[in-house]
Amino acid sequence: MAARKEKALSRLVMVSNRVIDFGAASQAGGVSVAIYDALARHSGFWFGWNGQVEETETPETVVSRDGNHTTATIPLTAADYNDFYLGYSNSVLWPVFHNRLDLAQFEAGYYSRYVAVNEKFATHLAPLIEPDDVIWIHDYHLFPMALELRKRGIENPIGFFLHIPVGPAQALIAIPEHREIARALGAYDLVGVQTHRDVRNLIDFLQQSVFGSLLPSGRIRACDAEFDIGCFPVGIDSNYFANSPITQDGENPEASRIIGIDRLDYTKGLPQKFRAFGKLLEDCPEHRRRIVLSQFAPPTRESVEAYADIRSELESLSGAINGRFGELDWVPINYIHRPIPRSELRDVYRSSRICWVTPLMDGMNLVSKEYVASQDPKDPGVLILSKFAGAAEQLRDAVLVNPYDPNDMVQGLRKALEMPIDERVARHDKLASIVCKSDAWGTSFFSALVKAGKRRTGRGQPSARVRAAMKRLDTVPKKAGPKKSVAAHVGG
Ligand code: GDG
Repeated sequence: MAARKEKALSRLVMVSNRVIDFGAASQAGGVSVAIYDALARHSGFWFGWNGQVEETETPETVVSRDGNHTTATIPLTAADYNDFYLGYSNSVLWPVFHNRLDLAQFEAGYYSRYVAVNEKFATHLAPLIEPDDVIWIHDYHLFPMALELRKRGIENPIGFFLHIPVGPAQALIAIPEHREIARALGAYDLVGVQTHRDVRNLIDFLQQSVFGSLLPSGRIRACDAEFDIGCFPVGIDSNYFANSPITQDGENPEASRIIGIDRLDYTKGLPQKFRAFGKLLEDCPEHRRRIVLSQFAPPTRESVEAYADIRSELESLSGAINGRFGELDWVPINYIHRPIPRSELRDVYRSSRICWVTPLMDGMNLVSKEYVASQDPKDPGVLILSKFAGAAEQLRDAVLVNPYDPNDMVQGLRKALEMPIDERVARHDKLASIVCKSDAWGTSFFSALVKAGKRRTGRGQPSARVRAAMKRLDTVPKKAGPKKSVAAHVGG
C-alpha cells in the first residue's frame, strides 16, 4: 500500500557507475541485475556511464527510453576509465573492501580522478532532478556523489547502497583517503549494506576513522552529520526464476551437473573450487564419470593485472584436472570463459544437481538465490554456499563450506552429491521461503530512504529532532557497543 503511494508521488532516480543496455541478451553483474529489477517496480530513471570512452570533458547527457525504462547516460574519457574505474574503484576500493590489501594499488595516485568523475556525474545529474525525486546511489565507485550533489543545491533524500562487503575497519583505514570516504557518507540520509556483519564493520570504521558515534535514536553521527545505517540484503525476482519447464539432469542423465556461475574475479574462490573438485576425484573414485563441473566465468575488468592472473591460473588448473582424470567420453571440468545468455540461465540452474558457490568474500551473491528459486520443489538440487558470502547469513540451510579448507570443500561436495531426496526437499523448502521474500529489497530500501529523508529538514540547519539527539549525544558512552547498533538497524 505504502509502496504504491510512493510510486505515484516520487520518481526513483537510480545512479550507478555503469548503466546497462536493457535490450542486451546477456548481462553479467549483480549490481545491474538488482537495479534493473528494482526499477521494474518503481517509476523513475537510471543515470550513469554508458560504457563508451570518448575524449570530451564536457559530454552531453543522452536520455533514452526502452519500454518502461528510462536511462540518462554520459561517456567517460580514457583517463576517467583508467584512473577512476580501473584505478581507484577496482584497484583500491574493491580489493580493500574484500579484505585483499595485498592487491591494492595505493601508490598510483588515482584519487583525484575518482573525485573528478563523481563531480562530473553530479554536474550532469543535478539539472535532471525534480523536487519530489528520491535519489539512490549505488556502490563503491560513487561514495562522494551525495556530497557533490549537495554542493550543487540538491536537498532531496539521497541514499547509498554498498553492494560489496565491508571489510574489517583495520583494512579500510589503510586507504590513504579513508577519512574523506567516511566524511562522504555523512552527506547521505541512509546508507544500506548487505549484512549484519557489514553494519558492524561500517560502524567500527566510522568510529575509528572519524570518531563517529551511535546515537540513542539508532542513527549515526559522524563529521557534523547524522544519518541511518541499515542492513538490506539484496534479493532477486524469484517469480522469473521459478518458471522453468526443464527437469533435473534432463540433458545428460549419465553425469550430474554441478553448476558454477561467477564473474571471473579473484574474490569468487574459483581456484579453490577447481582444486577441491580435483581432490574429490582423487579421493573418491566412485564419483568419477558420474559428475561434471560446468563453470561459467565471464571475463570482467581484464585490464587489471590481478584479473589476468586469475584467468591463467584457472586455465592451467582445469587443463591439469581434465588431463589427469578425463577420458574419451568424459571431460570432468567444462570451463567456459564467456557469459551465458540470461534467457538460458534458469533452465541451466534447474537442470543442475548442485550449485557450487565458493567466494572468499562476497557482498551477497545473487547466483545462490537464483539457483534456489529455479529448483523443482519436488526434486530440488542442492546449494553449496561459502560461509563468507553475505547470502550465508540468510541461507543457513544450504550446505555451508569454508572455501579455504580443501577437506571441508570436499566433504561439502560429497554431502551434496549423496544427499537423500527428503533432506533435499526439506532444505529447499526453507531456502525457498527466504528467497521468495527477498524480492522486497528495492521497496524496503526505498521506504526506509523516504523516512530517513523526512528526518532531515536542511543541511547545516539541524531539525529539533537532530538538535535533541545532539544534546543527548553528551550522554552516549564514548565506546557505544556495536551489538546494539545491529539490532537497531535491520532494514529489509
Ligand atoms: C555484486 C556483488 C552482490 C553472472 N554471470 C552471468 C550472469 N551473471 C549474473 C548472475 C547474477 C549476477 O550476474 C551476479 O551477481 P552476484 O551477486 O553473484 O555477483 P557480483 O556480480 O559480484 O555482484 C555481490 C551483487 O553485486 C548484488 O548486490 O550480491 O556480492 O559482488 O544475477 O545471474 N548472467 C548471465 N550470464 C552470465 O554468464 N546472463
